[in-house]
Amino acid sequence: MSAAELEVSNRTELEADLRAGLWSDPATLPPRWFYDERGSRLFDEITALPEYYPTRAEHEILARRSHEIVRLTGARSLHELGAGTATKTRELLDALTAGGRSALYVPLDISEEVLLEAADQLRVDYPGLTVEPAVADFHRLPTLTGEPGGRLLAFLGGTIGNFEEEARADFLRMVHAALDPGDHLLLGADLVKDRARLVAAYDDEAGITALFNLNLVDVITRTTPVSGLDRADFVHEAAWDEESSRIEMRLRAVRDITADFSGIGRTWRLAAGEHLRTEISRKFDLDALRDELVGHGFDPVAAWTDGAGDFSLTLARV
Ligand code: AVI
Repeated sequence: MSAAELEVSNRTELEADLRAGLWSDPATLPPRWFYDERGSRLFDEITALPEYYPTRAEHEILARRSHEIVRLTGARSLHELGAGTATKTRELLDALTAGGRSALYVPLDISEEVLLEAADQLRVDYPGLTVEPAVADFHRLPTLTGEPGGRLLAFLGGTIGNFEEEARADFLRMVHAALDPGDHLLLGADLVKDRARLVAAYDDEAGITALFNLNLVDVITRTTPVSGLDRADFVHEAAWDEESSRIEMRLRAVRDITADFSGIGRTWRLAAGEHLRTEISRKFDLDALRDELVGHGFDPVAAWTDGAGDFSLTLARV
């Protein structure tokens, strides 16, 4: 797709999401719009924040368990959804290629640029590894390459927590259908814990998560024609919803907002004090997650947490 075509398709997709989400109660937008170039950079900064434990905790598990994961699965290929720069994945790749074995790595991501750059570096660092990057978003899986029964499909980072209940069920159904008997899913999921720590992870002292959240307003104003929408009209908020076991990221209006979206021919109003929900981040109970996987036809093989019990990796067989 050319840059101009990409811009048009981006605009069309954002406008569809705005139409579907802004006039609902509460107003919502899917979190995928966070990740323009600046948003992706801010997210990288988030993963290194002292309050944001998930990335470090997951890395700890991978560093400790990757060889066991490869042994338990007998995997010869690794497919990774939302691979990004594939930093933590190197633990799995080290285990997969240990002793000079050849293996296949298929990183899937929406950002072609990040994918291709990471793939080039991996080919240099892992001479025995075949790297086949594929541009895909994790709502639409392509037909998977690699030998059926020897595939390990990883979905890391806790991104499963960013799906609404129904979308999570659709996702697990899709993944199960895409895999063959003997293939495995490796799923990273954040766990329920002390409320204060959860909120701090999404509302850090340095204000990086606030910048990440507010950047969404810039993404909107840059992608579709709109007047009356300004990031200065919002403040970042992270709230723990006990009942739904999730963090909600919100942009709360500090004044009455009247935004004219000429691209979609509609006016959006948000009164001072009301909010736009920009992300949910569901936190799981390990047993309930296990049951959910079983309910979708997976056979859980093992589950691990980091030493502090903050984050989990579950391995399940198809
Ligand atoms: C990508 N995802 C798993 C992150 C999370 O923790 O839900 C996104 C994020 N949003 C704010 N901080 C991190």
